[in-house]
Amino acid sequence: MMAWMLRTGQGPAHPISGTRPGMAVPEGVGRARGRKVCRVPGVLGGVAALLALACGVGVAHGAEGAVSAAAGAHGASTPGSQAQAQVPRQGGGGDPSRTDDVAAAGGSSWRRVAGVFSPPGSFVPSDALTYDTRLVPAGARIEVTQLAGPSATRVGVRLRGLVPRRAYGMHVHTSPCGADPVAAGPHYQHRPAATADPDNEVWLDFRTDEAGDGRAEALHDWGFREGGARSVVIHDRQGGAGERVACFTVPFGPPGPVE
Ligand SMILES: [Cu+2]
Repeated sequence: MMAWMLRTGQGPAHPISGTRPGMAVPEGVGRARGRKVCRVPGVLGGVAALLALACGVGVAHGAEGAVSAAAGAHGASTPGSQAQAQVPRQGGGGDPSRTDDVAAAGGSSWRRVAGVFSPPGSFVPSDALTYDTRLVPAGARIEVTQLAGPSATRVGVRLRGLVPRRAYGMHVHTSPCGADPVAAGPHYQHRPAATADPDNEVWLDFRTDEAGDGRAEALHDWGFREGGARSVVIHDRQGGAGERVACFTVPFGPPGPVE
């Protein structure tokens, strides 16, 4: 079983020599895998086009990209001529701040979803809901990317505008977000009703920097079941539990054609 999680910002433990200052990875993480955000192991080697696409967009958009994308200015800057399909679009939930980009090639797929947090019941509906504006202020931004290959899935998140120098927990959950934090359901599990840990679930704990920005990444050698993973939930503390302070609806999917 291969699974690893990369935290950036001011992660408190397990520094690895050779990484950028401030980067840290938890136990069991191979040194080579912790060096670079866009580094993907051999199990994804057959998806060079999508990898280039994903990494290219990661650079092009980066933390700033969530801002420009949320403002609707992402279309022209999105690369990906090698992809078979690429469909920049807004989410279907009536959220004007949300953007979805998807692409597929060679049995693999890539998607990026960005949104702006607001409380449930806001005048302008949002797919990014904050249940505790002290920890996730209205106007904070989130970007989630998924690269799904035949035998591996990488999920990355970037956040802006949170509380500086604070640890947050985050996981992929089974259901879309709702006004009630419990609407997102439990953690997505690769082996249902099995262990609740970063191998069997997608944990994206992160710590914000001095500007309140944070990011995390998780890689697994398994893929999501169709319709089985529908959101990311931010928690007030790291690990497998904690209060639900925010949620973003993301249509994670298995590798293959996206529509
Ligand atoms: Cu969770």
